Amino acid sequence: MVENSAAVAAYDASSIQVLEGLSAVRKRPGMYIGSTDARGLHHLIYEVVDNSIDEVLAGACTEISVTLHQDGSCTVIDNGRGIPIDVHPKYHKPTLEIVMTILHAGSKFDKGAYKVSGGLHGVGLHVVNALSEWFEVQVLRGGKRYFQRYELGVPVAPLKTLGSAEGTGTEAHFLPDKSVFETTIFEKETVERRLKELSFLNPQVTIHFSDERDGTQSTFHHAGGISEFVTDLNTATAPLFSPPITLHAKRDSTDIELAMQYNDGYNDTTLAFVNNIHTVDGGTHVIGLRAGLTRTLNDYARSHGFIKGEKESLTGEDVREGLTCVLSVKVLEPQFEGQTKAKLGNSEVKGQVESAVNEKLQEYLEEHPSVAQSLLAKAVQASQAREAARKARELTRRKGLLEGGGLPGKLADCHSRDPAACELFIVEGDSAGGTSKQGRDREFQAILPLRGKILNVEKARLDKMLANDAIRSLITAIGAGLGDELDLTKLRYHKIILMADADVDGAHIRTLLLTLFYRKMPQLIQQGHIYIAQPPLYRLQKGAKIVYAYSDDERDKTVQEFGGGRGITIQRFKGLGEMTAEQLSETTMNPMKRTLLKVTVEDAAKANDILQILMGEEVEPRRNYIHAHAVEVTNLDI
Ligand code: 0RA
Repeated sequence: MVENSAAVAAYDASSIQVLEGLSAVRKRPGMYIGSTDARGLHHLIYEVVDNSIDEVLAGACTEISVTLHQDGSCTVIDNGRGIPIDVHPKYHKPTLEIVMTILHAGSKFDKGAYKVSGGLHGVGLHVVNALSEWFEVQVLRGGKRYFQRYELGVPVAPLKTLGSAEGTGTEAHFLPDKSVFETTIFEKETVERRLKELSFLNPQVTIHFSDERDGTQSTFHHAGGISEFVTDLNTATAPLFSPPITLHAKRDSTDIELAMQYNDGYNDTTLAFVNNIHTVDGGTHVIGLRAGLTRTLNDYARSHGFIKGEKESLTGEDVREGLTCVLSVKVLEPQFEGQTKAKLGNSEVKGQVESAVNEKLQEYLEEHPSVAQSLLAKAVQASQAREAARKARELTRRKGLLEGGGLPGKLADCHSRDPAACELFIVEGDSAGGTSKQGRDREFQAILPLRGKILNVEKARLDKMLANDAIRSLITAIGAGLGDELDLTKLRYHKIILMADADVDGAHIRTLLLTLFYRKMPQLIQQGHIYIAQPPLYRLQKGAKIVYAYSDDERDKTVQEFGGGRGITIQRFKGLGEMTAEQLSETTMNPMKRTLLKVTVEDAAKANDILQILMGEEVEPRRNYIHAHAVEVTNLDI
């Protein structure tokens, strides 16, 4: 009897805890999954898959399958150990139910294991459950199949046995809550990209993906791991040597894996992961990698006569020109920093990665002299080009084109000198430039019309970039410099807004500009300074009523709201130049009325991918891309 009432008391206490936990998650979903936009939505899938990946890391799982269903729900199945269903000693309920409802339930991880946790990852299945209209979970374990259904995070019935079954595993099927998320439509490409990434990072697993909405299926399995990842990233380029350099080392409890390869281009593509999480904003592991790379290549270059004397040396930019690399580290207690929790903070990791790279890369170069020869020749060439660029910059500086006083002639600057209040509109073409000058608020809005061709930075070195008028005036107007010398304290406008036509040319210019920012001023994107203006496509008028529509759907909806097609005039704006200054201000520029799209690092990376494929030297990927995207290619939007 006594035992019984204790159990009841414990049950009640845990029920209250469950409800409190659920309401905390539902009240502030952003605290748990970062945001409630498309990124947060996709995080639900990642969270479940990360749990399956933990099973892979524990050596208990080889297959994962992810399915997007017609009704907007998603199923993740794995052949891991299955979530335990035995009664939890503290909560007196099946562990499954605790895992599904309570924060960080049970310490499921074996001590000393690297967990996919920290940052926004590893917050727990209960978070996905709390943010789902319904969640049905099945567990295969101990010869039986178990089932339980939840609605808005609350179990609708006790755990049920469905019968006997072979094997072990977990099946999670959930429908995101439409009242929580701004959008609940999963994007196939976003999901696929993450699954592909995970399959490179975890070569032991096979991941099946199926989209029942369009009937497509794919399977990801890359036994070659991150080396294959680098090969894949370099598909559209011409590598200097093959296969990529790979190294693997352990420093204390930190496991470090690196794959790297140079191509004949000029960009640095470094993808860095900590416990399988893509650290978009870098962190101590990336700093360690860069330090190690620069030091090792300088030492080798000096001892093998590629550079002479103490004075000459290769800079970080020199040794990273044309570098494609994937760094994957496993850290026991990762600390993630920054707004999107995508930056590693653990200070000890810098030295660990640096020392591993120093030792293992040196070894590799000594054992592969022809690889060493080709990559050092490239770095030395980069160094010479850097010297040429410095001279070119000095020249432009002397001509007064860069820095202070020498603002570009085409810039219609604003009056305010407070960067935080100032906005720069980058406008395509002269006629749109004229309209936007009239439509702006000159107190804080500046206009820079861009004329002529914008150089594709994907294929150009710094000296050539600075010789391009459009790029030079852009850099001068923004004021913060570029590359390693970028200084955000000199930024002249905190909002830099790309305003291009909603057509193919506009999309093209936007792609080029985003690539420029992504490659040469990534901090501007990371710190949220880059925006895309959203000009309307249509103006609808009926009598005195005027409505602007930003899509064909919106246009059709407005026509309906106006009560049919009669007496409605619809004007289609083919470009910004067709709007009056007043219209442009009212719809696109005035902060009280406009909507701006903030560019994320992912957006810019996507733009860069598109550009690499469309403009790259390799014909085959371009042909494949155009073939695969034959329909969308008329509007290469990002
Ligand atoms: C708690 C403990 C154990 C595994 C899991 C949860 C688990 C969760 C998920 C979510 C999706 N797939 C999953 N697979 C396993 C450890 C189990 C044990 O030690 O037997």
